[in-house]
Amino acid sequence: MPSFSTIAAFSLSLVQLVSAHGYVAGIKVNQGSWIQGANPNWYYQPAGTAPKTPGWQALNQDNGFVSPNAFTTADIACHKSATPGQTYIAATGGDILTFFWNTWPDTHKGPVINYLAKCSGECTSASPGSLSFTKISESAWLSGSNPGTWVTDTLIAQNFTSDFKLPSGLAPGNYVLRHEIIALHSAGSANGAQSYPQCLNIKVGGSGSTALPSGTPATKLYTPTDPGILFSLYTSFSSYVIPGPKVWSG
Ligand SMILES: *[C@@H]1O[C@H](CO)[C@@H](O)[C@H](O)[C@H]1NC(C)=O
Ligand SMILES: [Cu+2]
Repeated sequence: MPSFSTIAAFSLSLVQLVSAHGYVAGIKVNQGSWIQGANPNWYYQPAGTAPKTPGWQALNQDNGFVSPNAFTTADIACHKSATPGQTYIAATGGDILTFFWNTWPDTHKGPVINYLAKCSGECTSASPGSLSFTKISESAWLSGSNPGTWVTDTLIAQNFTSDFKLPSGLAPGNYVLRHEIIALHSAGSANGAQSYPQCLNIKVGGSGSTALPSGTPATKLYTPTDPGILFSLYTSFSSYVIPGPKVWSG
């Protein structure tokens, strides 16, 4: 029979494991005012009682991840059983957007990728499976190996933030922004990579005229055997291929 201290240590490590993962708690446009994102704890609140934010809600109360064996399901779009955010971030092409994660564990190294999908009509009633995404920025491996230094280390060092520039000249409209970290610590085994997608609605204003390409359906972004998905972090390497379509530069 396990001793009390063994049980206590086990429950403590479980709690830490669960609480160690993060979510996007808020975002800023051009370092302006704080825009709250969705909190996974709101998912089960009665309809209409959760705060309305641009952030999509999902069934990720453990701040968990989407596994490669679910990359062909709509869950890879905006996390598990996602429902749309109810407001929009207001921005224009060329703006700098900063995502604030509430936390992130330094063991969870890997790429940070941003995508945009155009909504037909309002994003507040979009279904995740209907969205097609265009990659607008990506970063991943920085130096070293086994495990090396990754952009997730930069994110942690910058107060758990990550930023990127919206393509200049992007045409006005309603879009879903898909911000994603892929954690690679277990990715050397089949089905071991962990995708943490976070979606937020964004209403782009201004007078840009560059239309977003039609994009890639979420279910076709990655396969479980892409070189950047099935990847051994704890070995010697000198390159890393970021998964997904090519970056569109606007
Ligand atoms: C770090 O981010 C939090 C929000 O996650 C914010 O409240 C805090 O002011 C930031 N700290 C610094 C030093 O910018
Ligand atoms: Cu984890």
